[in-house]
Amino acid sequence: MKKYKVAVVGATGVVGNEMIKMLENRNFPVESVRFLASERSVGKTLKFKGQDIAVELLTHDGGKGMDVALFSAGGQTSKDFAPSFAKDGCFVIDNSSAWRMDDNCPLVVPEVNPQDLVKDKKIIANPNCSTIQMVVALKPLHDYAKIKRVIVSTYQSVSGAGSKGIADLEAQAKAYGKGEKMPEPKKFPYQIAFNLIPQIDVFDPNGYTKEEMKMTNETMKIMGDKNIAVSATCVRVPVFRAHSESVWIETEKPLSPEKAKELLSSAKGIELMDDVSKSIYPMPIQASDMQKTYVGRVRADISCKNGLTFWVVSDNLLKGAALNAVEIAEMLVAKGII
Ligand code: NAP
Ligand code: 3JN
Repeated sequence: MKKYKVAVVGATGVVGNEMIKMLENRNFPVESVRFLASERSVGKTLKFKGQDIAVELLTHDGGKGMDVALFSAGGQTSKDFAPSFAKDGCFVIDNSSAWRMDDNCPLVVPEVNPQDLVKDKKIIANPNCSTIQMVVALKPLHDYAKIKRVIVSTYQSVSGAGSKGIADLEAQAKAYGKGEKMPEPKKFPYQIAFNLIPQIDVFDPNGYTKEEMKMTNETMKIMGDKNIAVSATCVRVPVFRAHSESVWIETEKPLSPEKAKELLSSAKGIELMDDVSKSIYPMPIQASDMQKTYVGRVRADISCKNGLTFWVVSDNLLKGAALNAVEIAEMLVAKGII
């Protein structure tokens, strides 16, 4: 089997660490790896399959001789460096928002739009974590009943905000447990422990946050349908890992909960966990460190015709980021693109 030269850019970060684990765990055919980060990390080593790999400084030459690079070092770094990697023939799978809405860059969730991966588009964008798990669930329902409208509220874990987000919840929960003074938040605008914050990222003039508008715009692009209207409310919750979403859809064709459950249970990447008689539904604790998108609480909306509502949970660092990126790389291999 052919093996590939793989770079991980932002390897020392929360998402980068999960990318390394996914490459190992899914046995991606790796010939060699390079781990790249900022000057802060030069001199550190990271393990890959038991071997110590030195972290190198990210430079414009980083893609030379490499087949594929997984980027998770923030939008500006992606804007600055992805074009040089692509110019040197290296496919870039970028986790930031830098290229997502660029018409020349495919925005891909392999269960939804693998057809968008083509040989001559070398910068491929990985969608936002909240969008990914939602579109995985929407796709089989849309194919059957055509979705017109989506109203979604998210319950996003602190790991979505990187190591500083995790540190805020940890420090605040510890202080509470010890009866100490609550430490000042370092990442979030308010205390997150024992609280909810209905703001992720900054506000746009229309009153939605940038995170919410990512869900609207990215969903239309991935699903290839400009007519799907999405209204999102994104909320940060005191959970370490896995994002949850309450999703409401209106379809053109009638869609019963029974049919929706049948479609969801046979869809790729989804596990239906829906038996309310036994209180079975997905939760972030169970979805953490897991690779599937879990769906439950599927029911008909009692307030309108052709309305259906359900609950979706997935690990934001895996399907929401690292796993989706590695699955894109696997799809490039399967299609003979790399
Ligand atoms: P993080 O834990 O703070 O890690 C950031 C990583 O980027 C570190 O490896 C850091 O290297 C590296 N980095 C930062 N500036 C750099 C530069 N100028 N040159 C080279 N490397 C640089 O953050 P994270 O949670 O892993 O998130 C990283 C990025 O992934 C985010 O900014 C976002 O764009 C994307 N992300 C996407 C999703 C999604 O929804 N798909 C979810 C979360 C994050 P050092 O250790 O050397 O500083
Ligand atoms: O907050 C979350 O749960 C997801 C955060 C994602 C994120 C964080 C910082 C920058 C992104 C993203 O992937 O959209 C970005 C970005 O690249 O814009």
